[in-house]
Parts: sequence; structure tokens; C-alpha cells
Amino acid sequence: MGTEQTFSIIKPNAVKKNVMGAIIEQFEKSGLKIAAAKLTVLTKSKCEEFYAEHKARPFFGELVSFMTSGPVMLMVLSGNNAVAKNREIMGATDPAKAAPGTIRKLFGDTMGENAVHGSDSPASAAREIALFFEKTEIVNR
Ligand code: 3AN
Repeated sequence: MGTEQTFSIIKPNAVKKNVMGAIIEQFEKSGLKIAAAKLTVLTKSKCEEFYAEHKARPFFGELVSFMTSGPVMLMVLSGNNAVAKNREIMGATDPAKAAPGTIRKLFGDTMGENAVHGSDSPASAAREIALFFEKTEIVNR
């Protein structure tokens, strides 16, 4: 696997806990590099577009309302096998089931408020990155 990019969000509960640095440390320790970053509050429409595949799920309303409830850190992470590596260090969706030492185990609260998002495939990563970043905002590293 060569260098690839993935999309990451530090979710509102983790920003509120002031653990952005601790989460970024986990990325950097595993060899992932930040290639773009912005701290922002998602609009409802952008968030609905981002999570479009979950529109029919019963938790969709709750998910959008949580994800727009406060600032989030949007990032492009770059590295060898970045999509799979990021999924591995994030841990399972449910923090209670996440492996020890993973970001969701360390900083997640609930299934919804699970501290981080990470793309589930290179195709998702490309779609998600393009939703939030211009090509000129992403550095080569
Ligand atoms: P992952 O983020 O690990 O790929 P998905 O794709 O199953 O997990 O879920 C997408 C998002 O929906 C996640 N960010 C998660 O926080 C949220 N979510 C999933 N299941 C639930 C649930 N039962 N209740 C609330 N939010 C949920």
C-alpha cells in the first residue's frame, strides 16, 4: 500500500473536552501526517450531505444535531495505508467495544458521541475530502 489520504473529523464532544492535541498525537504517533486542517462549525445542510448514506437510519436526526452542536476539527490525514490505519487507531464505532488504547476507547462517550470520524474506504475519503477542502488547501506530505 502506498501513500494515501483519508478524511478525519474530531467531533464536538472531543473538542469540548479539549483533547484535540491528544487525538492528533495518536495520529502522529502512528505515522499519519496532517495535510490539511480547519476548525469550524458544520452547517446543517453540509452535515446532511456528508452523512447522506445514513439518511434513513433512526439516529440520523440525532447525529446531525450532535455534529452541528459545536466546533469540529476537519482534517486530511496522509500516510501509508492511511484509510485502514486511521480506522484501526480510531477503534470500533461503539467506544464501549473499542480496543484498549484506541481513540474512541480513550475519548469517546457513546455510539453517537464517539470522538472521531474516519473515512471507511479510499472512495469515501475522496468524496469527503472534496466536500470540505479545495485542492489548494491540501499540502503535499
Ligand atoms: P463509523 O463512523 O465507525 O464508520 P457508522 O458508519 O456505522 O460508523 O456510523 C456513522 C455515524 O453514525 C458514526 N459517526 C456514529 O457516531 C453514528 N452512529 C452509528 N450508530 C449510531 C447509533 N446507534 N446511535 C447514534 N449514532 C450512531
